[in-house]
Amino acid sequence: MKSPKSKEAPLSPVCPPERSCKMAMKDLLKPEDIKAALDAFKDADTFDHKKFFNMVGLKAKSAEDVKKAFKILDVDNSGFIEEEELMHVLKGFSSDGRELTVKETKALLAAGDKDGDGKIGVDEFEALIKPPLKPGSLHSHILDWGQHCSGGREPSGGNLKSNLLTFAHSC
Ligand SMILES: [Ca+2]
Ligand SMILES: [Ca+2]
Repeated sequence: MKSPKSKEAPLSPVCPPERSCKMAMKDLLKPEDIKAALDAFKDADTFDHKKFFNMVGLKAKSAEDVKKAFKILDVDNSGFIEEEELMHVLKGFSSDGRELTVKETKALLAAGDKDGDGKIGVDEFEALIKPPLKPGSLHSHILDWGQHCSGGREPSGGNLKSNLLTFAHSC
């Protein structure tokens, strides 16, 4: 006798053959880029989502592809990336990716969760990967870029032009 069908099937990441499979990150991104990015952040508490999304090539992808990536990471299809899914975000890129630490998960959630509901919606995910350029904040972008170039050195005040020149020299 076969076991009765009343038992609910466990949630499985492997899709049944009769359904169309979800995409995988390797369909969107280059496997070597994924590997390099996972290697770069393989140690606990080193995860930097900005660098990671840039390294895997997601930042350079179209909004449509970013939405596809969101669907891959939204394992339970709830329409949101919840904290538990965030913790496993690297496994969404590659099955041998590590789990994020609690600290990294909280930091990533805090970075992305603009409306404070404790989960990442598709718009929040898009903004996390492709931070929108806000009009009128050119100076702040230059400062961000400059700090990146000068190894985190704070600008010593000054106007847009002088900061731009200082940072252009250090880049
Ligand atoms: Ca979800
Ligand atoms: Ca949210």
